[in-house]
Amino acid sequence: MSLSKLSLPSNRTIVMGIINVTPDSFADGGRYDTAVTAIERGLEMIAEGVDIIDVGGESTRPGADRVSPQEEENRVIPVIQALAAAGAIVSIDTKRSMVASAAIQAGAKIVNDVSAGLSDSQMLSTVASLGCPYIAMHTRGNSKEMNSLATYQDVVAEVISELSARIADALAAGITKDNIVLDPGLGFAKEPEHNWALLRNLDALEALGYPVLVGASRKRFLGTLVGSDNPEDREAATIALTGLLARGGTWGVRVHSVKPHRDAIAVAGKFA
Ligand code: PMM
Repeated sequence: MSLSKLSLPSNRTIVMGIINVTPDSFADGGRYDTAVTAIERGLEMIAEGVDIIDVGGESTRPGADRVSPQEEENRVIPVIQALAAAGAIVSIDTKRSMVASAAIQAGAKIVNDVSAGLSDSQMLSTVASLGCPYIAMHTRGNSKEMNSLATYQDVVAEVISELSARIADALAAGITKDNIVLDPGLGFAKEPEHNWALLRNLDALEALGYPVLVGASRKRFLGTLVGSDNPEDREAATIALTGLLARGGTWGVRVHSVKPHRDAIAVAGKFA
């Protein structure tokens, strides 16, 4: 089903709630690592007004080890089935085409790929045949090497040019233009100043003509700003950023908590 058919609100920034069914994600690792706790959290998110629930079964944090495809599927499929049955629009956060297919079969509607097709050579053609929306995020290298690849002359121009190449490949594989969402990939092969430059210049990325999703929630660059090593202490900064992004008309934010972000977006709506 295409993005426009998903009945997402078009008059405000949408909230994508994060559920990492993993023992080792940086901000919520281990908290929702069983199907039962992950489903409970998803149901809470629905009650709080989430627009999309992003379910992932493999940590993407820098340096993380990969899990087997079978383990990844075992983690996410029961959660996707339950939350889709409860009426949520679910996205699958995966770099693997096989997991993407299984997730869509289980009821997910969107594929969120932090490698934009670079990890799995079958991903773009698989998504094209699934006919579903595809979130293409900017990164460089894999999770082991990305920190060493965070060097740019002009981060905004380079991210746009590298994402444009990913879009060209996605279109060539048969993904339709109206099913592509772009993401600057904050924290992925980026130092704090790179993330801020991208956020200040989001309109340049938006000028490519695709919806833009921003995933800043509790990331290290916010910790650097507010002086906190604890991801939960970065929540207020994340909410402030959501308000600013909503004011600027960003399509969506990918966040760990839902209600505070819906509230920040409602406040921004009063300035529209
Ligand atoms: N960040 C993470 C994982 N998946 N997907 C998209 N589209 N954008 C992101 O910024 C992004 C992502 C890492 O953060 P997490 O461990 O809190 O999920």
